[in-house]
Amino acid sequence: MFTSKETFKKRFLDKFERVYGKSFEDSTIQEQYATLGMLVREYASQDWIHTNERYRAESQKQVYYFSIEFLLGRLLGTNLMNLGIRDVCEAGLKELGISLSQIEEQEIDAGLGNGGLGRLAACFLDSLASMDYPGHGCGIRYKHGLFEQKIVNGYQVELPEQWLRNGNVWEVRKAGLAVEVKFGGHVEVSNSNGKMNFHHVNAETVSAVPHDMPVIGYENETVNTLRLWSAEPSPYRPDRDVMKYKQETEAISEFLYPDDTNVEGKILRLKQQYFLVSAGMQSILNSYLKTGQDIHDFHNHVAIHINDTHPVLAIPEFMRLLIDERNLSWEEAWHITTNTISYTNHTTLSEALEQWPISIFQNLLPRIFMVVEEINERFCMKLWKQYPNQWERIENMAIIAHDMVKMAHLAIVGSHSVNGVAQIHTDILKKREMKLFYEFYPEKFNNKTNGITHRRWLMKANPQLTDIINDRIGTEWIREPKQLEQLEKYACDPNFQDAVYEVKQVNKHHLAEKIRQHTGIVIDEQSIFDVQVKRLHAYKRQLLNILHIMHLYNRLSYEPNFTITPRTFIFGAKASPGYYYAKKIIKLINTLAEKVNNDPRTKDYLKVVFLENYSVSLAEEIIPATNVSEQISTASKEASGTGNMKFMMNGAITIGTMDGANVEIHELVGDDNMFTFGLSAQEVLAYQQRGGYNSFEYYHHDKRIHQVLEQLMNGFFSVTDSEFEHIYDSLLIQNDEYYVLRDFASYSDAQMKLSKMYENRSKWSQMSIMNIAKSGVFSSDRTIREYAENIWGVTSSAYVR
Ligand code: 26Q
Repeated sequence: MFTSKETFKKRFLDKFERVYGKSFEDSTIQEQYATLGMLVREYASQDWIHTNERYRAESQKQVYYFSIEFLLGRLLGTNLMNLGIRDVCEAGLKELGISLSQIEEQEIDAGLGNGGLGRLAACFLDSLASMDYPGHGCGIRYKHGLFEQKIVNGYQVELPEQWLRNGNVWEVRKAGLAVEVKFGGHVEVSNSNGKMNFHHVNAETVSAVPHDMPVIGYENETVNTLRLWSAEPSPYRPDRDVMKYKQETEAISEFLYPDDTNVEGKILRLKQQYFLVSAGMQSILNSYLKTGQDIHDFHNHVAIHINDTHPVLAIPEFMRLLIDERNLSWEEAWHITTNTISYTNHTTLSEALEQWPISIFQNLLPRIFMVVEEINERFCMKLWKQYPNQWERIENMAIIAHDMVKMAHLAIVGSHSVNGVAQIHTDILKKREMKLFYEFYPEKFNNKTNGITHRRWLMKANPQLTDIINDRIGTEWIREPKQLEQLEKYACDPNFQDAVYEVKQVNKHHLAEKIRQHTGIVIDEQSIFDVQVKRLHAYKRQLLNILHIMHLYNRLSYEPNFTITPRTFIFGAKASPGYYYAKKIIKLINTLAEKVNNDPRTKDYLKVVFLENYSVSLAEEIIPATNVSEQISTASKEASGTGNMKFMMNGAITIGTMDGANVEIHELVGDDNMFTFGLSAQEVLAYQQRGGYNSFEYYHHDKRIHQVLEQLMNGFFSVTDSEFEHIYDSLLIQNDEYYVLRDFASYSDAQMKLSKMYENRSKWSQMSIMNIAKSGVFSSDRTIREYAENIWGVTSSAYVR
């Protein structure tokens, strides 16, 4: 089909005419994108069919990854790359006068996620398919992904995102596979021959319609499936206001919740969660039963993973399906359920641990609540046996307590595996947050350090770096990313150092152009590109970065002999719309940028840029152009981080705390190739337990801190006096919960060291190469192999074939 550029051209023109009924001369670039997209999906559909047939014929164990978020970004570029048809398409299009890269820009990101957790799910799908694992995604087809961010007068403004406005060439709607999901009503219990029967009456029924997207493996003919569910009115609608019913139904899959830690008990959010798992579990069970295999063997043929607690109702839903609809006993159903399900925790922040008031839960999901109550009772009985009379321990471990349903407890009890996402995070779970559960179920706990797909984050995002790597060590690393280690022997090779430096400069040039176009700010391409891009959160400490920039500005302004290596500080971050403090930090960054960029005394040394609407596709442009990666969370707070890995793989040097996966990066590259600073997780935890931190001391004793804090309030910025009052208060009155002032001096020192180091171009390039060379461990291929082997028990069909 795509054997030569001629056949490609013919197909392309043909397809265009058939779809649009007009001649190619009249095409818009948007139509050209859609045409190519349709063609590529059709091209992949052969492999898609064959992959499904193969899985069926070999009755291999399948894994389903349930996630409330899949942050896919654009798909055309990676699909072309993975199918190995990029060059032929590019050449064919060129002869039609079309630039492939311009076409790629037409695609709107599928932004169905907030940040790390959603992007991780997308990287995992890529690795599953690329390593020939029978692994599929199950999620929600939100009509609107994460809001679009505009900056107006320095403030964040949110607009509804519209990724489906031009249709979605990658999806296939499968109305015939729709299932029904029930909410509300009540349960009637009857008794026939000693067996209890449960009837859910007066429920409101919603139709869940699957939209399947192909997940194309890298040059291996494997195409897995991402199934996204959309909520639609059911033919069994209630006899009430039809318009209202339609609207309430469609609301379920209308919006992605824009909150990634502050868990608010919104009924709609719980509805979304149950909608996802009920639809997903029914469809998996239906297709399993169609194969004619015994229900008692289910867990030997299917593994189901829940990405955080958001899909945890898969546990009681599966129990319900097995007991109420398949007539299994509680014990049989429990055995199958717990052996099927595994769970990943992504946070230790207590405000992010989900719990729901019984009143909301029971009214919305009456039958599911009964099942959860039963799980809780049986679990508490077991606890009582093991810990007689230890009331407090049992109360702390119960799934239902103080009128709340604790989702993390349900996840631990109802699954066979519980993992954290970096070593330090797993250790903290075992020793603190989930200590009691670890004591009771030590065998369930394990670590799976996160990873990122090197195909998108290196090959796709940074083709020039990929080329010079291939020139030195060949392409074996693409199948086996650990092989990037072979680059170590080129770390001191001046030719390779120059090549790495040159590629970085080219990428910096592109980013500088983009920044100029979008913000009007002209930046020095020779300056250090220092980047902090991630969600805006107090614990991620964008504020520490800002205060340090203010301090540099002060020194440049008032110390005549002080100079620094020119630096461009680049930020990108979305704040949750209701997170007042985070939004103030965005305003502060923009206010600082305004001040610094326009001061003739400093503008040659210092620039600050805030890039609006940070997204996957923007990340793909920023990360390859970065020299310094800011990973400066308060130790113990960032479960893993995955941005840190993306920057490392693209040759940026990390300045970071010993938190999350930074610890593992440090272990690999050592002090010579990374700048660490700040309190350790242990020190933070000790302060939290024993007190002893007083931020006023740092304010009074460190002149630098004193000055920058005063500047927040004293008219230094041209804003109203109270604009940054909350930030000021958080640091002093509220005793600086995230130890920003405590870590300031140590951070400044690390920054100074880094700045000097950059002047030695050869040394810096050497560090850069060492980071790339050691980054293979952080490929999500490694992560997925560990999940497959140690949790899911699935095998790669690469071995089967
Ligand atoms: C839950 C209920 C109600 C409303 C919102 C939520 C919600 C939604 C998203 C809670 C949390 C999230 C996302 C969390 C997240 O992205 N965590 C990050 O996960 C990454 C992948 O493991 C880690 O690398 C990061 O350290 C972690 O912060």
